[in-house]
Amino acid sequence: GRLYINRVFHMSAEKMFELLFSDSLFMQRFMEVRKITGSTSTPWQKEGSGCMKRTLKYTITITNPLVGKFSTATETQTLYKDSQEGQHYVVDAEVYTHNVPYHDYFYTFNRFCIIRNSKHKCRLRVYTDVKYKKQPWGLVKSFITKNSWSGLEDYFRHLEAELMEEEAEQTQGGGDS
Ligand code: YK8
Repeated sequence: GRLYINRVFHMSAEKMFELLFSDSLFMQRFMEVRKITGSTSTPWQKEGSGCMKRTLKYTITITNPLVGKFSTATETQTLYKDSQEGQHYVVDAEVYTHNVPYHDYFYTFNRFCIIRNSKHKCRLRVYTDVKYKKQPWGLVKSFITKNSWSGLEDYFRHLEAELMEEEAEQTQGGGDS
């Protein structure tokens, strides 16, 4: 896998979690610029194992010329939360893209770690991997992997940039934070 984001942000861990994993204005705007449409989400629900889960569905717009312009996607997020609220959040997200070539062979695994640094600082780490459900022919596999990495890199670079914008806006009027 790859580590796409690894950075300290000048905002609390709770704030970062709320930005990324609730129906925040930030996420609504980000999806709008990424042309991710028709997003629906179940609420976070507690599982028997103690962790929380939710499922998102949306349509992504694809810029890769090898692929059709749109695909529906299903993303299942699992939250493992530290017992001490706001110390540490780990969210695993499995993303299935249903209308791309070879969609039945692979999915994307994203792990988000939000770690409290201090009252007003946290570290965000995003680790990504392309996983296979069945083994494709070698050339096909490298084709899928290569095309997935380029799309993922673009997405997370953009997300990081937007988070830095958000951070700047918040610290401006924030006074002593
Ligand atoms: C989520 C992984 C692969 C897919 C795409 C497919 C190439 C098909 C390969 C052929 C277009 C928002 C990606 C990047 C679309 C976007 C997905 C996003 C960024 C040529 C064999 C959507 C995170 C996410 C996970 C997986 C990404 C897809 O929050 O290359």
